[in-house]
Amino acid sequence: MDAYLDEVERDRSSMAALFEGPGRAVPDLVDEYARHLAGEGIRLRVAEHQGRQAGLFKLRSRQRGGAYTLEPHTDASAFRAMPHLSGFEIQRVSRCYSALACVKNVAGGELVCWNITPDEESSQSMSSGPDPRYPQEALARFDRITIPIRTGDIYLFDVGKIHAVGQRHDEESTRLVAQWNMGVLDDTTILRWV
Ligand SMILES: O=C(O)CCC(=O)C(=O)O
Repeated sequence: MDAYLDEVERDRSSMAALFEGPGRAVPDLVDEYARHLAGEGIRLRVAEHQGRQAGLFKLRSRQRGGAYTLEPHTDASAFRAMPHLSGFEIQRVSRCYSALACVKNVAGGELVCWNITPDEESSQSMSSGPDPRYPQEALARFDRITIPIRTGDIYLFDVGKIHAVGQRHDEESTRLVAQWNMGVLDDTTILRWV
């Protein structure tokens, strides 16, 4: 965890520079969202551990080919199990969301969401391994939506639901997103972290 917090502090100014820009850049949109929530009596703040703050954003590029760029999975319990977050207040959030801003995507790479939030028991019966990936045949009976992801899109989804990144149709370039997580700590607090 110390290594993670040290890295966040070391990279804070270069990350801020990366997200600077004219007009409404991603941090401005997050600030707008925080102001909107404040109007509803909810505080959006960066998760903390012993006075040190979690990271704000990460950049993720995906290049992989195949039927899915990222296989069907959920993240809610995976977030909590991440060694760099053990003991963090993040462990106490009730629902987790991923928020993403698409920096670059040429063709394919949609977000696919299935209308199922597996509990531990159904997860074990539908998937295999400690880091579950869900096979197509286990998902066929659930409704799903496919959301096209274009450069410039901002999107947010419940990571407790099974989701995947669809096949990419442009092997020449990478699909790049800026990503952060949010979770409901209590009735008046939403945390964000990476
Ligand atoms: O890149 C996306 O659109 C979704 C990423 C995702 O599912 C994940 O990071 O777990």
